[in-house]
Formats: sequence, structure tokens, C-alpha cells
Amino acid sequence: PRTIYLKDYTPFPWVIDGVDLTFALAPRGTRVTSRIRFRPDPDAPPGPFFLHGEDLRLIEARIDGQPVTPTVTPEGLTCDVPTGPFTWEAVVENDPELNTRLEGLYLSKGMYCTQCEAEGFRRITYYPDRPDVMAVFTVRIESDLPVLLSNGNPEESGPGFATWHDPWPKPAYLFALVAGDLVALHDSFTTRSGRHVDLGLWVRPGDEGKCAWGMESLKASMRWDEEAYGREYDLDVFNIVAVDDFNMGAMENKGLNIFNSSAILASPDTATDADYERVERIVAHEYFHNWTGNRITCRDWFQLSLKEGLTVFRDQQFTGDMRGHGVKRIGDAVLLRGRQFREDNGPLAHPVRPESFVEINNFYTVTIYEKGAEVIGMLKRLVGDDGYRRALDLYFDRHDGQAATVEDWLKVFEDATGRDLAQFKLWYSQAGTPRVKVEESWEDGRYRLDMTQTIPPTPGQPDKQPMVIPVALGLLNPNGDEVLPTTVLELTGGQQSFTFDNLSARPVPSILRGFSAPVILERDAPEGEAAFLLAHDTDQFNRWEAAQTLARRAIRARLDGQAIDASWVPSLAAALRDDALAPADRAALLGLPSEEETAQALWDDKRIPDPTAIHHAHEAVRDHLAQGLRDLLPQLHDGGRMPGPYSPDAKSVGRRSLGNAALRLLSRTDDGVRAAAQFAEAADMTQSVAALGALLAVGRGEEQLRAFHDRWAQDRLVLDKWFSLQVGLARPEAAVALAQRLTQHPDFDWKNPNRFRAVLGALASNPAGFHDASGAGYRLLADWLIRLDGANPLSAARMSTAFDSWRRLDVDRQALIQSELGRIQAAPGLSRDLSEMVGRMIG
Ligand code: B3K
Ligand code: ZN
Repeated sequence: PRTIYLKDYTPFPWVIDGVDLTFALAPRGTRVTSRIRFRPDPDAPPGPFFLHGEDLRLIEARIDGQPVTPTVTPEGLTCDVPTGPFTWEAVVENDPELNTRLEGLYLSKGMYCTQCEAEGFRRITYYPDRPDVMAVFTVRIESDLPVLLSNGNPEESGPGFATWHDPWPKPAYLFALVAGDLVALHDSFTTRSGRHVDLGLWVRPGDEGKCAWGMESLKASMRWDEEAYGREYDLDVFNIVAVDDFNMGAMENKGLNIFNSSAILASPDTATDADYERVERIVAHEYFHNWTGNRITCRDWFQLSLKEGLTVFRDQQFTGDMRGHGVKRIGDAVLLRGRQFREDNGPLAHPVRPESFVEINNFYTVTIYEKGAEVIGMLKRLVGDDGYRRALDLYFDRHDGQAATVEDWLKVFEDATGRDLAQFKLWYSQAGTPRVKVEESWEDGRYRLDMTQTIPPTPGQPDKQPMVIPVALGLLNPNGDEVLPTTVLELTGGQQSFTFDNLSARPVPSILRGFSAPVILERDAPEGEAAFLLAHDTDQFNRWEAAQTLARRAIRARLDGQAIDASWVPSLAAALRDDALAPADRAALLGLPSEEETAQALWDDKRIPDPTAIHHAHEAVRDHLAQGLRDLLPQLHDGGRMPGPYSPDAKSVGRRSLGNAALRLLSRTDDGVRAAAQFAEAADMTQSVAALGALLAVGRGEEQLRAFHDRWAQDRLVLDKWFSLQVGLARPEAAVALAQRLTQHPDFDWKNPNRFRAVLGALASNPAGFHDASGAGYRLLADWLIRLDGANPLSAARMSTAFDSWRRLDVDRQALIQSELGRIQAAPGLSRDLSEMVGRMIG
């Protein structure tokens, strides 16, 4: 397979003046007729006429009406073309019914749908399938199915056909088509300037009752983008479609977003609070892409974070506004530390803007998305809110209708704020998580912080330069008063000192407030500091961080066979009793760092993490907490019970999350009595799943699991929960056998990505189970990846990241994983997707 390099970018030599597509839909032999008007691009150097195309049957091709015979390869075709403008026409066929990759045009339960990002359009017809080629599309769909949708505005329709016209030039990856027997929830939205927009949320019959929240979320997103960014919607219709078989969460196709049904459908009895939040976030994310992604797209796929990092940043701001910035920031930090830091410190580490790839689908990663969003957050912190707003206005102004680059993005910040961003740009090119070591001294009323930054080597990048790291700092007096409110220090050198004068007493520092940069802070904090900050810090994030520090110490103590600090539980209990803290914030205080985070931290300390020992230490610490908080937990749990119908508002969610966090601990000391009662009484899925999870986590719940299955056997999304909960929470020694058994279950449809993930993904998220010393977990996953690869390489490659932490394990486990990776690599007909991933992991 060929490696593609950023440095090799060349523009496409033609401009497209219009694209007409006609689809005659059929499960086999769908006919796609294309008519594309090309004109030489006066600004681009001339080159060969090459159109991408994969797995297509070319029936005929014409140029200006004359039949031509192109040279066809597995990747596309070339053809001699006139020197001036010309019209290309082609008829091709493909088979949606046989398309198990879920890329291009495929069938999902009788419904035609498409997924074109990143390079799926080339599986629909021959085309310059690259994001910098933008064109106006007109689409005609011919089919007897009742609902026929595409991008843009509807034009004509009649029995057996519909036509759509999208006036906004777009790259082919934003093309979409849907045809099926669908029903809709209709609504409308009037934009700030008075445009009336018809909204439709399309689902299969039977799912009508699960649409309301998705629609609410859409309207809230449309309003928010007008208010926060001044961005209005630009078509007469906006449609969302729910599809059961989908590789990821959703896709931002212009005017026709396509969603994994798990990311759009929600009802109180079938969806949890977490599901509601996820629907709200993903609807917002896809909607926000209309400006950051669609109106302004990426010049090439190396710039992917230009749209993804920015759109994640925007959806984070939105969710913060909807549900509280404190808990949102904590959740984002947990995700970053659990997943992005792991990626950044392993064999798959890559910069926010990669310089090469084999298969672009392998780069839809936490680094591109979440670290990309962090980079924008830092930029905003450095230039301030006003500077950010001016830069964004300039970005939309200057680049609307264009395919832009990271350079364009940084230039608008430079032009709007006058700040030089040359060093800042290293965040886009250097991979790896920076370590910031902080030492302090106190002398004659002068307080000094000495900071040192180091960035570890990553694949292909042995040496790093110092980056610009915004370190938000506050200082507290020993009595708990804040003497320095949050101030952003700019760490730009490898080593740098910051001094603070005129202090009457040695202050207590609150460093990296709000998680102001995606770095690892290295600091030997004095005894008592964390407990002090937990009690007094004004920064909500660092207050939580202090609780995490204490929990980390307790876990370490258990791992090392030492006693847990006796002051931990009382200081946590005091915070949990603090009524000034919202329930959601108190729930966060009860969360322990993940087992994955503990493993990373041990590895950073040059120790070999043992997943089994880590799991037992975490369990012991939970038991310790459950005992210590025994008197407090029942009342916290009771506070989560709410009369009246379910509501997903932030306040109710916060109360339930505190109640259920308490329930999980309580179940360790009450034989599961409360959890069993909650399960029996539960009127909504949040309470039901929380109770079931609390039981499973302490080795109970057999009976409830059976009842849950029987009750929800017909609901595929709830059934996914049934699969994933039990595997994710299984005892380490039982997890693999259980996952194995569930792959034989009649409801295990391995070709459905959600179901596959519900079993194999859940196993990978149960570290002690997956890393069972026998290697059985590795074997099971490898077997299934090889099988899945034959049908759906994209999903197989994504799931293979479960193996990416292998280098930090003991030699026995390393050998076991290496042999499984070797077995995958040797599998006949391995896809480019999976082979790139395995190759990078083996190194
Ligand atoms: N842009 C899509 C992701 C496409 C993934 C292609 N393998 C969804 C999103 O980020 O909004
Ligand atoms: Zn996105």
C-alpha cells in the first residue's frame, strides 16, 4: 500500500462547474449516471486527468457526447481529455446489498444510505474524490421507496423519483443519499434573519417515539450557533436520518445528516442520561460542521483537525452552556487522559496534523478530535475571548467557500490579534504529551515557580522543541483566601521561572486551573496540599483534581501494600456534605481515576503496570470508600430519587448522577439491597441501568440481567446495553469466557458495528479482563478482528487500537500480544486499514 505525504500536495488541475447525478436504485446493480462539467483551473498547474473509483462496474463513458475508453485501475481511471472545458458522462453500477464496509452506498435493513467521508464517494461513481474539489450537485433518485432524500433543497418529486439541488459548492465527501420506508418528526426553525427552515428527523416506523429529544437538540444547536458565533443556517430544509448500521456516531452531510441510531434516538424508558447528553452533543457537533467543515472545508485530509478539532471545541462550548462548564471540563479531561494520553504515549502517537498516512480512516482519532480541540482552547486562552471572536469572524469572512489549511487558520489569529504564532504551531506538528515539572521556593516574601517542559519522543519524532504552554495559576493564602486570581502564565522555554512578590505568607498554588493545557503535571506536592485545595480552591476543576490526587495516592498505597491515608475519606466527606456544591460536581468528586490512568502513571514512573493488580487495588479502594462513607451514602442516594416524569435537564441529571454514584458504593456494603430495589422500581432507563450496573459490579444481578433481556429483547439499542454492561463489568477471570459466550448468542449480529462494539469493545474496556494473563482475551479479539476485517475493514482497524498499550506490559503479555498481532498481519487478504494499524503498533 502507498503512503500519502502532506508535502506532495498538488491541486486538481480542473474546476467543476456542475455535477448531475442520477441514481436508479437496486439492491444489486444500482445505476449511477454522472454528468460533470470540467474546466481547466487557470490557477493550477496542468496534470493528468485522473478520477477516483473503486469497486465500480463502468458501463460507458463519454466526453462531450463521444464514447471514450478510459484506462481503468483498481483505484480509478485516466483518460485523454480536451484542453478546454468539457463534459464528462459516465454510467456505472454497484451493489449496495453486498456492501458490508458501510462506506459508499449501502443497504441497512432495507434502507439505502451513504457514507462518503473520507473517501467513500469513489465507491459511488468516478470522481475527483478530494476535499479541495468543490462543486454544485443536482441529484435525481429513482426508486419505488416512499422517501427519497439528498443534499440541499428538494426540487421536483413524483411517483418513483425525486430531485434535489444543493446550491452550496461542496466536496464529494459531503454527498449523501437516503431512500427508504421512513417516517418523520417534522418541525421548523426560523433563523435570525427570517429564513424559514423545515426540519425533519427520519426514522424507521416504530421509532417515532424516540425523536423528540434529537429535534430539541437540533433547534437548540441552531439557536446557539447564531448567538455564540453569528452563524446562520443556509438552506430551506435540514434533515436528519437514523440508520442502524453505521461505522461511527454520525456524519455532517450538507443538509442531510446521517446518524447512527444510537446517537439520535432517545426516550426516557430506553435511553440513559448519558445517552441524552450524547445525542445533544452529536446533533450539535454535526450541525456546527455546517460552518466549520462544510462552508469552510479542508484542503486535504492532513488538515482534518481544522474541521474536527474546531467543531469539537464548539460542541464542548455548547454542552458547557447547556449543562455546566465545570462538569463538562472534568468529563473532557477524563476522556483526554484516559484515551488521548494513551494514544499520544504509545506506538500510534501522531501529530494533530499528521504528515503521512496510508489509510485516512485510521486518523479519525482522539488526537485529531480531542487534542485538536484542546489546541484551540489554548489558542483562545492565549489571545483572550475578544481576540478569539475577532479571529473567528475573520476566518468565516475570509475563507467561506474555500478548502483551507492549518496555516490559513493560524494566519487569521495572527492578523486579528497581532500575535506571532510560529512557536504555537508546534502543537500541530509535534506529537506526544508534554510533561511540565514544577518546583517552588519561598524566600523573603517572594514566591517562585520553576517550570521545566519535556516532550517525550514519539514514532518518527525523536527530538522535540519547547512549546507554548498556557499554565493557568491561582494562589491561595494559608487561610484559604485567594490572593492571586486565575492568571495565565505562558511557559515558552524549556525552563522558565515565574516570581510573585509582596505576599505575606507562603501561598498554596493551584496550578493548571481548568486543565488549561493538555499536559501532565509533575510535582511533588507537600503533604496536606491536596486536601487543602479540595476544601478551598475556587477553581472547580482543580478542586476535583485535588480529589483525584488523593484518590491516586490511595490507589498507589494499596498497590504498594501500604495503608491508605486516614485523612482522605474525611476530607472527601466534607466536600460531599458541602451544599454549596451542585450535585453533579459532588458526583464527580466520587469518581476514581480509571484503571487505564493508573497504568499510564505507573509506566511514567518506570514501573510495569499489572492490569490485574491495578484492578484489585481499585476495587479495594472502592471498598475502603464505601466503608468510610457509609453514613453519608444513603442520603446521597436518596437525593437522586425524583418524583414525576423523567426530564433530561442538567439539574435532574446531576441529582441522579450523585445518587447513582452513591448507589455503586453502597452496593458494596448492603448486599445489593438498595440496587435491587431501585432496579425493581425503576421508571426510566437511567435508574434501571445504574441499578443493574451497581449489582453487576459486585458480582450480583444474574436475575435482573435475565429480566432486562426479556423486557428489551425487541429493542436493539437497549440490547446493546445488555451486552456491553455485563462484559464491561465482568470479574477479570470471567470476562473473556463471557464475551466468548455472548459472541455465540443468537442476538449477536457481528456485522452490526454497535453490536460488535457492545461485546468486543466492552471487553477491551475491561482492562483486567482483556489482559488476562492467559492471553485468551487477546486471542478472542484477534479472531474477531480477522473475521470483521473481511467485511468491514474500517471498524476492524478502529477496534484494533485495544492492542496499542502492549509495550508497557510485562514480557509475557507482550509476547502474547505480539503473536496475535503477527497472526493478524499474516491473515490472507488483510485490508489496508488493519494492516496499517498493526504495522504501526508493531513498529
Ligand atoms: N466527519 C465524520 C466522521 C467521518 C469518519 C470517516 N471515517 C463525523 C464527525 O466528525 O462529525
Ligand atoms: Zn466532526
